[in-house]
Amino acid sequence: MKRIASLAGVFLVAASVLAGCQSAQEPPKEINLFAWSEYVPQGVIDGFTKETGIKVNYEAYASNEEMLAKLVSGAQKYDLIQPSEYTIEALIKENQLLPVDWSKVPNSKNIGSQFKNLPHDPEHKYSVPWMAGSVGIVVNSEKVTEEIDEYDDVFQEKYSGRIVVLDDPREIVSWALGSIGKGPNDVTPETLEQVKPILAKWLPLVKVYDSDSPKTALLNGDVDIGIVWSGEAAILYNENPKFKYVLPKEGAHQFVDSLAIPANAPNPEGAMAFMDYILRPEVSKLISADFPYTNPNVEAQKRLSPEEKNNPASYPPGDPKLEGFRDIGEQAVQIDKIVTDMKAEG
Ligand code: N2P
Repeated sequence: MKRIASLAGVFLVAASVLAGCQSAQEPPKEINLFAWSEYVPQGVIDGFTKETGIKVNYEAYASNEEMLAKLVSGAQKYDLIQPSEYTIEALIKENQLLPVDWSKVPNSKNIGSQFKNLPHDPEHKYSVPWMAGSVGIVVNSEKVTEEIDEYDDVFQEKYSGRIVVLDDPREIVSWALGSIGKGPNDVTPETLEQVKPILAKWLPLVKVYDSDSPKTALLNGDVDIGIVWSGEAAILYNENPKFKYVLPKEGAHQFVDSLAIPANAPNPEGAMAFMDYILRPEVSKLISADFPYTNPNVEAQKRLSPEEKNNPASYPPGDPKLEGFRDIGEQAVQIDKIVTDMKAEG
């Protein structure tokens, strides 16, 4: 008995010495990436792994709120997350992100100056813009022939059962706020009371809620009009220019989705290697080729084809009124509750 116990002891010591050696000499050869669905091309992941030997485990989410819930539950540790601007702002406030060591991310020189030092990361310490974009109206102009230029035009009785929208309470509430002349960050208990009757009228008209692939219902002809991410609208336009993208005249959300490293990331070095890799112009170009959002990388932008640059959803012409979301603290919980309750009633 004694012998077995001491043998086990020797084995444990040997195992821990081995483990110690491994962690001293070799950083873990994988990173856990928690990112939006339909946003990270498999070719980019494969290219990174081929070059660095670091395996990428890509887990997908469909909203900032879904990502946050999983992140704080601690069920899984992530090396990289991909929040939108207002969620980066909240995570910085809560000390939930590691600062980026820019000496390890030299390709950060390629980030366009208009995508740096924004209100959510004013000193540009924590985030690397992945793609930017807007949220706007898509119209199948063969089916919807009247002029559509504001949120109220979408939610009309005659389009009942023909509408797709993002499954995203913060986005939905921002449209209702826009329709009463408020900005997307004018979120107070009073303005939330004001939007309730609007949502009560709008939401029963919706046929499909989909944040992953809202283009699908439009392509299939299940619906004829919707409010979607600009990259989805850009894909629809490439499929068929009958799909028109309209930025509502009241103003629309401009998001900046960015990579960031959670405070408890097991492999921050691997995370920064990935940040640097995706900031290479030729890699960044691959991302916006598959997912045609607004590319924040100036060197990649120079390499876009005229067709890519002329897509009106990826690069809206004119001077549309666009605004980023800010962190609204506790009000976010109210927004979730209002929309979730109303959908359940609908
Ligand atoms: C990609 C979703 C874009 C995220 N499928 C919008 N913030």
